[in-house]
Amino acid sequence: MSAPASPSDSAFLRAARGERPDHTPVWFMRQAGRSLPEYRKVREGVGMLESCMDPELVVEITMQPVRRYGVDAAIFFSDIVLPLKAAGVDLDIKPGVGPVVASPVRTMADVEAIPELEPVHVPFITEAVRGLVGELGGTPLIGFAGAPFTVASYLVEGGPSKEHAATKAMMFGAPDVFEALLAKIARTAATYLEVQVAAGASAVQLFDSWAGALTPQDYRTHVQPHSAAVLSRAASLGVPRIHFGVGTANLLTDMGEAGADVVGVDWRTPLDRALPLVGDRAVQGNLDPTLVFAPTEVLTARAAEVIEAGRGAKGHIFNLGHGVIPSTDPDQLARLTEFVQSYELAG
Ligand code: 1CP
Repeated sequence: MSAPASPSDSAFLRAARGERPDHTPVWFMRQAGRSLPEYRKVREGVGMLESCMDPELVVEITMQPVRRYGVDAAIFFSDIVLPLKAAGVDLDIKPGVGPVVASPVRTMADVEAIPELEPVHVPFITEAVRGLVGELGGTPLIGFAGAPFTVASYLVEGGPSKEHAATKAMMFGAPDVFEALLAKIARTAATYLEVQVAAGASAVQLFDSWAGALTPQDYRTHVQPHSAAVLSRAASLGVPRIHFGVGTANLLTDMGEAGADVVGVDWRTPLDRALPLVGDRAVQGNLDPTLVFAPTEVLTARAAEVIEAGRGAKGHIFNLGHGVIPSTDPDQLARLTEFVQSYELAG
């Protein structure tokens, strides 16, 4: 697919604004990363955080899937814990594990000890975004941040968690500490997004990957106000805001009302069921990421169902329902991209 003349004319931004582009735009969460041999090659011997702080490497890794697939948007290569690291929190991203925090946050004193992120902490982000915008031409760049609950889970648990038990124990048992923690992460996330948009990012995505662990009531009481604070600061930047979580069938309305222009839907909720829940907003998603392991004709038949369901939306950005699984064959994603971009939208 030939690149648009400028990001604002791109199918991605048109769909995000609720207009009708000439094809369904497509990109993939975690499109950069271990599924690509060229990524594994440039990452050899370089730590994850080190890579995120090296503008030249960030530009190269972000561009890799754009060159390979011709996707309709790039996503900035970084991680949701990067702004905390840049502000001075002692954490690392361990290969095969994910983010690991040296001293888990449990008390009000721990929360107070987390430094506030300031733009001066992340000059390498500005440099990388500027470099990317130059290379990308008309292809839009999506900036992103981790949402307060999901980032809090790493800080409180000390690393990846399935149950988020310590985090929720804090929410139930020490709501003042939880509130202060989420408010601080929200400020950090908003600052991080502001830096990316100021440098040229065309859209932002707030990843609340683990929000699906919450009941709607707990989400609304303890989490939504903080995500809304991030999205409200992002609103003044004038770029579309995508809000995504996993296992959020019960939360889609609340996630939209937090202030999203586009609601990301995971693969468990068919788009036709999601549409009435998100209201007058565009949607993003939501092919099951394991379908790449099925024969190509099964993959594309299911992709066609997603595109057809998306026709009823205010706008539809095609994506997987969560990130690319590292063992994915890149050739399947190339075929999928081609299929989505050439799918006949007329009629
Ligand atoms: O060494 C490596 O290659 C480490 C793997 C890796 C990568 C490629 C991690 C560690 N982070 C990333 C990059 C990353 N992280 C991107 C890049 C852009 C792209 O999509 O191409 C993005 C958007 C993220 C965001 C992120 N990090 C999320 C939200 C999205 C999601 O997948 O739900 C989360 C939850 C993280 C935490 C994280 N970082 C890394 C891992 C393995 C994890 C998940 C750990 C867990 O299961 O809790």
